[in-house]
Amino acid sequence: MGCYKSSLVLELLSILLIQVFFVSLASKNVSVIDWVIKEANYTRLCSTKEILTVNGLFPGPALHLHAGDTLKVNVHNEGTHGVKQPRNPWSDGPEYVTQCPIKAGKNFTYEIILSNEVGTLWWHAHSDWSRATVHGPLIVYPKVGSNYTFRKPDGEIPIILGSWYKGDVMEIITEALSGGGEPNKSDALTINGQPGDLYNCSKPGTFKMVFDHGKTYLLRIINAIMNEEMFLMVANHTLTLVGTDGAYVKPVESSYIVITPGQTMDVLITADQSPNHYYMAARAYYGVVYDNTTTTAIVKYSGKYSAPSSPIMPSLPDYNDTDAVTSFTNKLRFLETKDHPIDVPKNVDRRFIITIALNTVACPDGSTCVGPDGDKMAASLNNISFNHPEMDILQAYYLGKEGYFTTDFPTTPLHVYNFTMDPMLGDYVTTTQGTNVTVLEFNSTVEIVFQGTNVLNASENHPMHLHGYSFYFVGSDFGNYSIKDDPKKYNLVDPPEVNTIGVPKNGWAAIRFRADNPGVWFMHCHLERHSSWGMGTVFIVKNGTTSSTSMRRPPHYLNPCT
Ligand SMILES: *[C@@H]1O[C@H](CO)[C@@H](O)[C@H](O)[C@H]1NC(C)=O
Ligand SMILES: *[C@@H]1O[C@H](CO)[C@@H](O)[C@H](O)[C@H]1NC(C)=O
Ligand SMILES: *[C@@H]1O[C@H](CO)[C@@H](O)[C@H](O)[C@H]1NC(C)=O
Ligand SMILES: *[C@@H]1O[C@H](CO)[C@@H](O)[C@H](O)[C@H]1NC(C)=O
Ligand SMILES: *[C@@H]1O[C@H](CO)[C@@H](O)[C@H](O)[C@H]1NC(C)=O
Ligand SMILES: *[C@@H]1O[C@H](CO)[C@@H](O)[C@H](O)[C@H]1NC(C)=O
Ligand SMILES: *[C@@H]1O[C@H](CO)[C@@H](O)[C@H](O)[C@H]1NC(C)=O
Ligand SMILES: *[C@@H]1O[C@H](CO)[C@@H](O)[C@H](O)[C@H]1NC(C)=O
Ligand SMILES: *[C@@H]1O[C@H](CO)[C@@H](O)[C@H](O)[C@H]1NC(C)=O
Ligand SMILES: *[C@@H]1O[C@H](CO)[C@@H](O)[C@H](O)[C@H]1NC(C)=O
Ligand SMILES: *[C@@H]1O[C@H](CO)[C@@H](O)[C@H](O)[C@H]1NC(C)=O
Ligand SMILES: *[C@@H]1O[C@H](CO)[C@@H](O)[C@H](O)[C@H]1NC(C)=O
Ligand SMILES: [Cu+2]
Repeated sequence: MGCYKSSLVLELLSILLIQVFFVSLASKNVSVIDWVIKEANYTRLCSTKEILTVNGLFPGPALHLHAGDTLKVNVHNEGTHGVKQPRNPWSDGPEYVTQCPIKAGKNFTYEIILSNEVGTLWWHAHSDWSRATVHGPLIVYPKVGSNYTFRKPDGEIPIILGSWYKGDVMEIITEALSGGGEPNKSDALTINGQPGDLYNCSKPGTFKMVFDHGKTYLLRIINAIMNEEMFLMVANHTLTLVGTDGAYVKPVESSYIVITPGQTMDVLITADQSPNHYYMAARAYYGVVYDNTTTTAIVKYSGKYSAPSSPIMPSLPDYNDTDAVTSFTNKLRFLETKDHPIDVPKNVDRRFIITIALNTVACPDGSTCVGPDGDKMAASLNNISFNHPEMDILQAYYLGKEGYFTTDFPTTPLHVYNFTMDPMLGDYVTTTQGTNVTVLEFNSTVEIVFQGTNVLNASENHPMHLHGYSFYFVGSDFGNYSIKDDPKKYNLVDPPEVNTIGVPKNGWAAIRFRADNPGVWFMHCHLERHSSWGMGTVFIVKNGTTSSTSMRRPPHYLNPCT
């Protein structure tokens, strides 16, 4: 047993509007399941490797719930992270933000409290890089007695995109953090745990779906990949996006989707082509360092026909097709329902402009690191690289313990320069490090503009993710955000409600939300290497004035921090 195996925390997705929480209490359905975190041997790319799993499964087991349900997951031994968790940060997950890791031989019961989420969410480990193998779907059906916003599909298929490393993932991140350089990239990308036909020794395991001609299937697609945003297509078939991150969207028809790590997408596909074998294929939109391989699965039509020697391969967008990314992302629109009305804050109480950068910090102890100029890679929000404190912030805040964090996260960049200049001239590479957080008044309205930067000439599309909330994605564009002109371009009518949004390479993205979920919530880039380097911060949302708008009390047992 490596020592990492003893410390895991789980993010059970959380999102919510308090108002809806009351409604859901009436029809509350609480069930309890047991999970065991353990090692299991898996063979991929011609070799066998021991990986950390839930119940021996990779990807992990699916959770099935109805909108409004509550589920308790008693995680034994070691645990895992992402639902809006109404007033319940205690079960949110991120290590040293809302809890200390579950130690070997111990267990912790996570409580997943659903409010208005419907569609596909996911759960994943939130300690170090354990989420590479410890993740799975959280499927939320419409409330009993209510329907999808689209015709009920004839079948549903979870599609989980993952990363496969020949080496040990925990060693890879440990090695990168101590050496100061880039972590090794993955050796394969996977669909439902399988790399697919384009890799050595992988063909026998390739994930296969059988479609009946004329039927419509719901693909519940989750990007659980560590560091790559993905294009995904099915040869010759149109994909119809109907939901993202646990909320419906107005249907978008497209030949491809773009999905960032952390995002989930519900996609309809109708078997309306000639009976044949078709590849589903996915590959990355490029970053500074990325796995450029292609993963595949196979769609086979049922019935008798002469099968081809090889399935038809789709022609995916180029790895550098930024236009394809932008045009797809900009098509997302909120679809209002009775259970889930739209409520975009029109007036904003707190406004933030947050720069996102890759940086370097001095190599410790005067030694030489393998990062740029012998320094160590880091990453920051508003030029502060987030340091995880020794006691989790939730407990420190709840218990009123001082000295673990400061509440002075800046609301605007401390240095203003041409953030997106290309190439980057001038030295903006250094960052401070700290545990600087923001305190928000209950029910205040918040706007955050994420401003990508080209520091180190390393602008990437950053999938920013906020725990405890879904937020409205109201606008984005390339270049530097203009306070004067850009708000005029916002969509405040039907912006999509999401919990993760890709901030365009050398551009900005604006989000809005109402701080109505009290608790301690982590916000971070969902590219794992960036998060590991400190691209994150924390929002503490204060209690409201009533008990039903206050944080729930902590569970009887909390994982000890030492
Ligand atoms: C409660 O949840 C369980 C497990 O998901 C399900 O079998 C049962 O039908 C649900 N009951 C109600 C009343 O929704
Ligand atoms: C995995 O395989 C190795 C080598 O055969 C074996 O030593 C180890 O116990 C196996 N691990 C598990 C969890 O079965
Ligand atoms: C650990 O599991 C036991 C047995 O299932 C259960 O009674 C106990 O409440 C669990 N403890 C925690 C902290 O979840
Ligand atoms: C849901 O769909 C069924 C079958 O199409 C229909 O009978 C029912 O009235 C619908 N329910 C609601 C709440 O729309
Ligand atoms: C990372 O990649 C390098 C070069 O291929 C290799 O030597 C090293 O062992 C890898 N590290 C791990 C932890 O797999
Ligand atoms: C699939 O699409 C390609 C390109 O659009 C076309 O050439 C081919 O005939 C189609 N194949 C089938 C089986 O429909
Ligand atoms: C991926 O990048 C490597 C260089 O890092 C290159 O040799 C290889 O051809 C690329 N593969 C694909 C499928 O683009
Ligand atoms: C993408 O890269 C290729 C070379 O790999 C280049 O020919 C093409 O112009 C690039 N496209 C864009 C949109 O930058
Ligand atoms: C900022 O940099 C971009 C890219 O190099 C350039 O096109 C733009 O003109 C610059 N803006 C200003 C205000 O200098
Ligand atoms: C952030 O926190 C660090 C120490 O944790 C402190 O030195 C610094 O002044 C704080 N504020 C900013 C804006 O960096
Ligand atoms: C939050 O503020 C909105 C707008 O002012 C108000 O309608 C709502 O009742 C408030 N919610 C709570 C729980 O106080
Ligand atoms: C928030 O409310 C909870 C009760 O739900 C209470 O235990 C906690 O101390 C309150 N927190 C603060 C900072 O007042
Ligand atoms: Cu990032």
